Amino acid sequence: MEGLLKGKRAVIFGVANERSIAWAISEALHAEGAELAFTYAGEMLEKRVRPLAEGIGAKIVLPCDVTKDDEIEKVFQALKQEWGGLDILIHAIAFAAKEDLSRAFVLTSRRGFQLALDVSAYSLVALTRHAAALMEGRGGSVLTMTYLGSERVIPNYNVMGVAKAALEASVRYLAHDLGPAGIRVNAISAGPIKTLAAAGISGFKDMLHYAAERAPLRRNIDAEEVAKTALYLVSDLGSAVTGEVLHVDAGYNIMGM
Ligand code: NAD
Ligand code: 0WE
Repeated sequence: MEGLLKGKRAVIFGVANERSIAWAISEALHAEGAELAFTYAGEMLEKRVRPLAEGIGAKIVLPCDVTKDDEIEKVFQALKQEWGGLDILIHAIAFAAKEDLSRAFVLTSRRGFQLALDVSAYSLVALTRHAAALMEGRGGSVLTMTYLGSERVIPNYNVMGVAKAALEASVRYLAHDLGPAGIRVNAISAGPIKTLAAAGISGFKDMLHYAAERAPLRRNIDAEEVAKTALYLVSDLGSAVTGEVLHVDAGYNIMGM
């Protein structure tokens, strides 16, 4: 399987630290020969992301808060200048205000709703539009990360569930738009993994136990397993797959009782 992505160029959004799902995906893509570029959300994260990126020979490491159009534009300008084209976009970003993940969904404010949908769903549309311009004439692959809370009620996931539903629908509309250009757009719906985004959630450990007890495989999953599926979806192995939301969750989602 070596060299599945030889000569391919990928930009990764969503590395915060070595536990990030985006980092596991980065290592898997790098191991198959892809050249990577990274973005980080704010100065605080630069000191975490830059050493990780440089450790796998990445030369392009840029700031990008996805709520800022000018920062998005600068990233893709730099990619155009340095690479002249792009093959793969990885989107592994989500955010909602903490209070919106800890009380009744019905209390979600207009501002909280807008923030969650902007960062977690609209950003895929904006990043994909810019990426597609650099994929013109060569095809490409876009991959985002979602969660079961889009399809079913997961207590406290709340506005993030609504944002993930919008994200998954966006995957299908983007796949329709970009299919004629040979650009595929897919999502992985991952089971719970203890990352920074999960660390802020009270009772997360109990959720891990609950899911592991009920999943057909009777266990949780890890970021490396998400990364293996990511490799399939973004490489030639997934050449006929687009608009898909693929569950990587030890089978948890199929259960009714
Ligand atoms: P993580 O905290 O490592 O990654 C989340 C990333 O989002 C961080 O890098 C953070 O900097 C970035 N981000 C937040 N706001 C941003 C903004 N305004 N601009 C740019 N970046 C911003 O956690 P993770 O678990 O690796 O999350 C990655 C993705 O996986 C998310 O979309 C999440 O919803 C999804 N996911 C996570 C799990 C889980 O249980 N950990 C399960 C299914 C799906
Ligand atoms: O998508 C996520 C979490 C994304 C997330 C996490 C945070 C924590 C810190 C978005 N915004 C914030 N805002 C913060 O201030 N997951 C899939 C992990 C997750 O989060 C949950 C879960 C699971 C699983 C929240 C409630 C219930 C289950």
